[in-house]
Amino acid sequence: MPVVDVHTHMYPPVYMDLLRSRDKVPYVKSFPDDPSAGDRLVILPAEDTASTSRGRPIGSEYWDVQEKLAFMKKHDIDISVISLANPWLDWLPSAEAAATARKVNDDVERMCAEHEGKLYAFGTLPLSAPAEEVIAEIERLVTLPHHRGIVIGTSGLGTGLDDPALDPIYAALEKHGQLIFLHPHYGMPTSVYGPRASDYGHVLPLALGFPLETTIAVTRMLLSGVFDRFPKLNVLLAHSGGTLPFLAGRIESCIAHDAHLRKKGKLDGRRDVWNVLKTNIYLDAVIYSEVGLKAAIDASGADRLMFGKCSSFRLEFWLLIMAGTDHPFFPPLDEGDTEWLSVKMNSDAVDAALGKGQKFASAVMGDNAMRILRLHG
Ligand code: 5CU
Repeated sequence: MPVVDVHTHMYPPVYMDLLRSRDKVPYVKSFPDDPSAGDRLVILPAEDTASTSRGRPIGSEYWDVQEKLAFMKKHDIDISVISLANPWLDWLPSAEAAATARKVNDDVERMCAEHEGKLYAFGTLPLSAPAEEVIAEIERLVTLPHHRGIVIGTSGLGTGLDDPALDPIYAALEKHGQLIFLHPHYGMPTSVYGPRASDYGHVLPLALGFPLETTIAVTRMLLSGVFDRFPKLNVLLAHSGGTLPFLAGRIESCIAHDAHLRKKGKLDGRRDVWNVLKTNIYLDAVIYSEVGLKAAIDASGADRLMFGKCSSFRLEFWLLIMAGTDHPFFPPLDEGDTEWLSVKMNSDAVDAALGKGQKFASAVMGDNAMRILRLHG
């Protein structure tokens, strides 16, 4: 059984140079008032403060492909589909974005080619550039042999993924069968975490801000009809869809009871939330518990499991979830630990939900990704 990690990040050397050249978020630097802390990676809007939550340590695990391969070996991962980590190129001036995206994507393609059969990638889009340049990069990515889709955050062209100006970009992604890996970065406004938020490290923005951000972004796509206009668009949601599996029923109910939507005729002939979830959405298994993973599995097609007697129904049902690690984020806190707790929590959740080594666990751990992303080990 191949084990495939579809949620695993890197900052390739080209991108590291950019981070080191800056002193506004996102940036990498050391702080004179705390020299023992070494280089710090500061990317999240909430972590640029002189408190315990100011950035996090950064080492070669973020940019050195040999470290990625060693991590894979340690955790019995056969293939990784790497993506640039947040905040991608969202922050770049428009004029620099397209050329930088080409450099970053070429750097990643080189790494994959040098490790044939071990590494594939989701490409990065120059979203601050004009739409024609974004589309040109999508078309170029299709020609790169190790690229299998694209990674984006929730801001789109600056105002979110329900922006009609994204339509030509969605059209190009749909036309070329490019999977969107949708990943959070911005979280919630820091005010929602309250005045003592920095006492709690990164817990509130990462545990709650990230999943809510993803849930809101994909719900806005749904409400604005993206999946009606682009019915073949496929989106892989990070962190098992944020809270989408848990909240899908509530979202559906709020839509069905909304007088404004009805008056505008938006309830007529619409595809409901469950239909989109089962048709357009893939989820990773980065949720760290059996309870969360079961919710993701159920949301992706429990009715097909319940009512489908034929085994192909069951297979289709499981094909929506793919394993991930989020490496190099969430490293062990103790230096001596070589096995990562964060990885073990996720693989234990798959075993607990589906039975270690059983057919459907194998599907989640690797077979789904091999098939959906057309990987060759
Ligand atoms: O720890 C974090 O901040 C992160 C992050 O920024 N991005 C990610 O993918 N995982 C964890």
